Amino acid sequence: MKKLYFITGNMGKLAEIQERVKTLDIKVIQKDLGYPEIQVENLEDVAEYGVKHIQKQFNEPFILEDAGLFIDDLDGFPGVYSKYVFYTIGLKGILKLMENTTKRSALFRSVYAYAEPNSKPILFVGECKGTITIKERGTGGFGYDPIFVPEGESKTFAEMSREEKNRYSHRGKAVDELLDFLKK
Ligand code: ITT
Repeated sequence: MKKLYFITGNMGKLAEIQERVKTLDIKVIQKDLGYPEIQVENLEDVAEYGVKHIQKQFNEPFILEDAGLFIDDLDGFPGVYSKYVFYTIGLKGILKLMENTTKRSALFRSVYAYAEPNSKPILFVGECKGTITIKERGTGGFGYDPIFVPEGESKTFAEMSREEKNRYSHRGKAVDELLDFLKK
């Protein structure tokens, strides 16, 4: 069985990729090494910086991911600041900022980096369009899941099973690309 180290402290992300590979010959192993999330404009740069930081201390192939929610009415906020915003103003703060708007479209993005020792990473990007709800709904998932409904659905990510969320989500798509690459 192929081992794939995943550098993350986020148990929700870990559970989602583990669900996706459960029928494959791949075992995803968490390594919570931590890396600084630099203040830049896009997720790709955050992921690449993270890879360089980890390569200095870890000598095996690994993956890491940077993800974020980009809300149109808020000009792409919280975007690259999604983690900080989640732990500060949280979902209630986001819903309050959007109290008076009917423009509720948003985009979830996920950037996976696959890196081998001493090599540049290969990036895999997944996106999921959707809308921001008026109220929080559901108890599954993590992060912004209770306020995000993917396009073509009526349930929030937090009202879906992991398997169902993977079918629609930014992460599901990025992981599928990564798995296609690893198969070759
Ligand atoms: P790492 O250790 O893997 O970096 P993290 O929690 O720092 O995990 P990110 O910076 O990639 O994760 O993501 C920023 C935030 O965006 C994260 O804390 C969540 O609140 C949110 N987020 C990411 N993916 C999400 C998803 O699928 N559903 C809901 N919220 C998500």
